Amino acid sequence: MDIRDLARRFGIDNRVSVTEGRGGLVMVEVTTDHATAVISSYAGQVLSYRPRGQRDLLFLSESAYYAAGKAIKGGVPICWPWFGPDPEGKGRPGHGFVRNRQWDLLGAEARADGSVRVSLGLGDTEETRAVWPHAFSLGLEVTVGASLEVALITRNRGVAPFDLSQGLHTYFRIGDIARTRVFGLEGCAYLDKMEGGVEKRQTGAVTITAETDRVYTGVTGPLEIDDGGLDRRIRITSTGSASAVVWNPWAATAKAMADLGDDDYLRMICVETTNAGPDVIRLAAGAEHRLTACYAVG
Ligand code: TA6
Repeated sequence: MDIRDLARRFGIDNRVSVTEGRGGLVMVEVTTDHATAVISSYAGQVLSYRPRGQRDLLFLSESAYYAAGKAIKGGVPICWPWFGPDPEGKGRPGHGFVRNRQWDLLGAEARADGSVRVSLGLGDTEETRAVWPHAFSLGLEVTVGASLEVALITRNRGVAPFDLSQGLHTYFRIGDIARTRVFGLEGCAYLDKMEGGVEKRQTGAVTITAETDRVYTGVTGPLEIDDGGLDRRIRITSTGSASAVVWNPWAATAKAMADLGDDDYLRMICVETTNAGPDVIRLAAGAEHRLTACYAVG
């Protein structure tokens, strides 16, 4: 659809504008009394969430790709319908196939509490069924207000169950990785991807001093990123998830990634709300699963 048509259909005076962004991608820009946000309709990805008077909560790489078929490095990428490598080992792309695909913009709504909700969606097509042979509808609701809420809603529109792993692969902007701690995972078991997925147990807060890639399991409560560098705490509450991923590429892997700056690992941390590791959802025919995360500066 033409960008002017989208702007006419979904624009709301002083609240929502639909613009053409980098790479010609359609961006939804949201302004509320509490915060601003930018959402890309390509990949269904929140790229920026900035509460008034604060630096952006989200990290977005300055070398990110904005091009068809490529994932955008930063913000809240959607990993779906599998998290990580192809679970069937068929060589399909890591983290599924919706983070590098055009989504449909479905709605924008100014709500009574002053927040704005933007809805996007995707359904199965011949092309998606060639990669993943299931009928589905996938919805994304992004609510921008004093907090940022992201809800990813999967409906099985087929006649048989399917297995779903997924993640909100959120990149948080931090002031200094050396002064960052993640709370809420104390005592949880985790699969250490840096050591072939061996199971370990977290003691104390998570700190990052080397490349880190962990799937925490049995996650029940809220998480908190204590960012000493920017002197703020980011609180993450979630539903529909019993696992969380903590990732930082550290120096060598960051350097090897063309879409990440060499020093970016010092200023970002991914703390991801997931259904990953053993936390796989078997979704019955006709059933729906909601994975939600809410981010707020505490
Ligand atoms: O969520 C952690 C992770 O799966 C890591 O293993 C690392 O590969 C990262 O995501 C980034 O993946 P990407 O494919 O976006 O470069």
